[in-house]
Amino acid sequence: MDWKKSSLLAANLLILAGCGIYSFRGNLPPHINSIAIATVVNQTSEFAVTDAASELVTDLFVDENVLRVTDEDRADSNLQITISRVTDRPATYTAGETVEEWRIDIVAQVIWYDLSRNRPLFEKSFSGFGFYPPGGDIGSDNIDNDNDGSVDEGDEFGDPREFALRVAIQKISQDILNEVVSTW
Ligand SMILES: [Ca+2]
Ligand SMILES: [Ca+2]
Repeated sequence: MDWKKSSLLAANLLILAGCGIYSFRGNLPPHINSIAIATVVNQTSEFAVTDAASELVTDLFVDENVLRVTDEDRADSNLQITISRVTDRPATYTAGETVEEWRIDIVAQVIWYDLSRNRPLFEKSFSGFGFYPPGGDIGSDNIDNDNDGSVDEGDEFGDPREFALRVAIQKISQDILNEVVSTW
């Protein structure tokens, strides 16, 4: 390929990439290009939720690449996540009145903050839930543990409650991302 052809190709690729970024960004405020995920604040006694929230929210924002994920010194905005509630309650009982399925609910207060103009872009409460059996193998418990419409497929495994907790946080992460994209 000669020089002219390859630079033409590069230009086309740039245009394509440009369109992709444009449509992805939707109505995001134009002066916001990056986001930092601030240290997750946990007001509950559920220790596992801090790391899970930080990991899953960061992964989703990096994967979706709507805004550049960076550290707080260099970011235009940050996401301040406070886990305010984690509760477990029985969801279904067997005929013998023992708990067949538990439900875990997680509530998070989230502020998306504009660091360049020092004001919140949104301040909202998000919630997610998951179901888990009292014990046993979630890969064969007849419960759709990750709420994806298929029961007991290959990606339902591990500690039942921890899995349900991550499912709940994944839902919250997705809702936060959707809210960021639709803001303004
Ligand atoms: Ca499933
Ligand atoms: Ca299952």
